[in-house]
Amino acid sequence: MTERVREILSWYGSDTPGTRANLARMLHHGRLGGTGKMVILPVDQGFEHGPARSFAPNPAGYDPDYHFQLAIEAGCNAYAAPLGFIEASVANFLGAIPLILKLNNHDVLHEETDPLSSVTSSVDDALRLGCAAVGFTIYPGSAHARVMYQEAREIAQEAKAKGLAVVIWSYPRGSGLSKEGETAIDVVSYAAQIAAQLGAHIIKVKLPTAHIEFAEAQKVYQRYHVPIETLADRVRHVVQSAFNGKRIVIFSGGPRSEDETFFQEARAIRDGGGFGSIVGRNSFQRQKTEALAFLRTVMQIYAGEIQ
Ligand code: FBP
Repeated sequence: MTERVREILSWYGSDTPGTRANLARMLHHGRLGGTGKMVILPVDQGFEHGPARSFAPNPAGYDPDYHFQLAIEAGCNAYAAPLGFIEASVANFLGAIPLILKLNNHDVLHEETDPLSSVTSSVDDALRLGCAAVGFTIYPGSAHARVMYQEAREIAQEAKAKGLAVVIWSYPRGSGLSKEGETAIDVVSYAAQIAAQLGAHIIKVKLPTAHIEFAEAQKVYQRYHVPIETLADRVRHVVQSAFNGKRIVIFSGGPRSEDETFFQEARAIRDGGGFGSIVGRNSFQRQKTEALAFLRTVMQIYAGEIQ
């Protein structure tokens, strides 16, 4: 085990050896194994956005095997997906990559201001399928946030008791927030704090903008001159908000973007002390050879091999 991974595991002292070994499995796997940085492939967009919006740009992605192959060949730390995708292909890739079973999902077939995901699989499913972790989305700012916090508490308690790690996708949205507020720096750092307080081992948030949503927060940012000017500053503040850097915080990729835009964001995540990326559409919507080259560069940025 590397010194860095040992240090990271020391932040999770209340967890069982099983849970910490599963965290170590993810931290040691793939091209970034041992560095403390992570790149995870998440493919729940078929459920979250619909199949055509997700897979039409690269139809190979309709096949569940494709995503396992992509994550393995790219050298990702882990692959995250809902029950169906993992059940469909796990037997073809036994032990080849750590898996994160996404335990709740949300679709966009019903227009709603206040989203609430459904619980779509269980901690026991994750154990049965040999997963290292469970994943769960919360929507701070939704009128239903309290339901999701309670579900997350129950799932985290059961997962930890059974030796699995917990990954929380913390995505602010709902009637409590403006559209711009979903990625405001005060809101994203608050979302990271909530996920940490709910007991997440790994926290996933969107990259924050310099917008500040709440007037009360604005006063504090101004009075104490909290640096939020550059993207790296904002990443640093989000990581600080998750127990002063003692929780693994990774950032989501977002819709497909230009390579250089994404690489600049990865540099800012690295320079701000972020732990890496969970990058779905920017991976599987590219043709495979292009996706492998793209992910290789992202990993080289995180490893410090490319400035
Ligand atoms: P992307 O890299 O494709 O953004 O994937 C990250 C992710 O968290 C997925 O797990 C999820 O399906 C998607 O973002 C949700 O995006 P949104 O809720 O913003 O539509």
